[in-house]
Amino acid sequence: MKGNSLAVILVVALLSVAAAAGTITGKVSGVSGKSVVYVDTIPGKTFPAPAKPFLMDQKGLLFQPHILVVPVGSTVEFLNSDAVQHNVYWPSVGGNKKFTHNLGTWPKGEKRPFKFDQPGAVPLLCNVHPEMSGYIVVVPTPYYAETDASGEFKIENVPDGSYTVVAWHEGAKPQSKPVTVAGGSGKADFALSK
Ligand SMILES: [Cu+2]
Repeated sequence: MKGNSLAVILVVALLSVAAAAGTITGKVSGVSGKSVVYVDTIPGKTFPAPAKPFLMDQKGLLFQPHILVVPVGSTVEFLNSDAVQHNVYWPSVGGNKKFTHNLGTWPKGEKRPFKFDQPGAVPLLCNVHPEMSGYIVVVPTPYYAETDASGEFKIENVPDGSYTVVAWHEGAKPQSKPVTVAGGSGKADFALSK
């Protein structure tokens, strides 16, 4: 009997661990290239920003990575790895031109940090090389994922609950959907268009 009780306790414990670490899976269609899918602001909930800074490189006349996703409050260090001078500026954050900023222009090997306190997509530009473009997507929760080559995504460690999930792509209108994570899993598919 004692052995059975212990087994029951173990099974219950394992089930609750499984339920606590939920996933949201799905597919983004209608676009090619990477999309970002994230859980939108959860009313009454805030999350500590990651202590470690993220890196956005300017290398080979490209922003690398082309798309960088960071939770709100994160610091991004902008590095110039090229022999030429680069500039970094953005005309808006989340479409709001009030948050335009110019970080300046600096030579090879130097880094400049910026803390992103405003959620939204940040279109990165370089005024030395008009063809350069990149994105930082500042997301309001730690629950986010990038799509793979087939458009599929998996957001991990999401607690059970009801959420708004947003799919973002640089060439399309963002789309929001309600998603309920129950028993450790939730699902959302998106069809994006311009
Ligand atoms: Cu440049």
